[in-house]
Amino acid sequence: MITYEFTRLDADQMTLRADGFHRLMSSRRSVRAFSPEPVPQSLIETAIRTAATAPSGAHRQPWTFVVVGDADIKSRIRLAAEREERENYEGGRLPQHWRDALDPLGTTSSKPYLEVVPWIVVLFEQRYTITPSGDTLKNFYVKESVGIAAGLFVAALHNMGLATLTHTPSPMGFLTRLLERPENERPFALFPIGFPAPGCEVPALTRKELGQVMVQFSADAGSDVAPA
Ligand code: IYR
Repeated sequence: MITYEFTRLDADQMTLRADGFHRLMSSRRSVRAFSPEPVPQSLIETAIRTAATAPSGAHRQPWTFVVVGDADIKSRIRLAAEREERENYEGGRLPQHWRDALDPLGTTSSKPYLEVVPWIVVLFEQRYTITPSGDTLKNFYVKESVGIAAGLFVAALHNMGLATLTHTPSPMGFLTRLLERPENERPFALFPIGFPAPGCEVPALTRKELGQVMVQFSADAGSDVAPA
């Protein structure tokens, strides 16, 4: 073990930092209209370094971030994603209750942003680890670990002034083949990354209030007692 170099903040700083980070993250939106403007690869690398600080089951770090800047691969991803999504939206693969839920977002099978963005990052989960000697080690809490890494990735991109979309063109098996990933990996999510298109529009959504997402539970006031 080593000593944790923890920085203790004073109470005022804690409140300032808490409010500032909340304000920053409140301004993040998922973007589906991107500018073709280039973005330095070093920024994408820093976002991946940040995402890879996520906690993971038994510290297996069961993630691979595949970075795609090549125009030909991006258009192949678009073609394959749109083929799957046409099956979903137009071929009847999405059940009606799912289509109804997507209605306010206005999403369709058309995914032109996959060719417009300077970068696509595809996040793969490693269901098991292959050691240098070729043995396999089962990983733990893979979805939870990779989900946390995805959240940090989205936060890191927003903090550096970039936009993204947590995109899951479904099913995603084509990404394994196209990006030549090994048998222990499965696609988790795809992130188109860039600047929003000028005048980019997003759905008018609201976030749940604190009282809708938080429950204060204490032993002496059971859940049948209404809040004061
Ligand atoms: N994968 C489809 C459908 C879709 C599903 C959900 I859940 C969303 O929040 C948004 C879209 C698509 O990408 O269009």
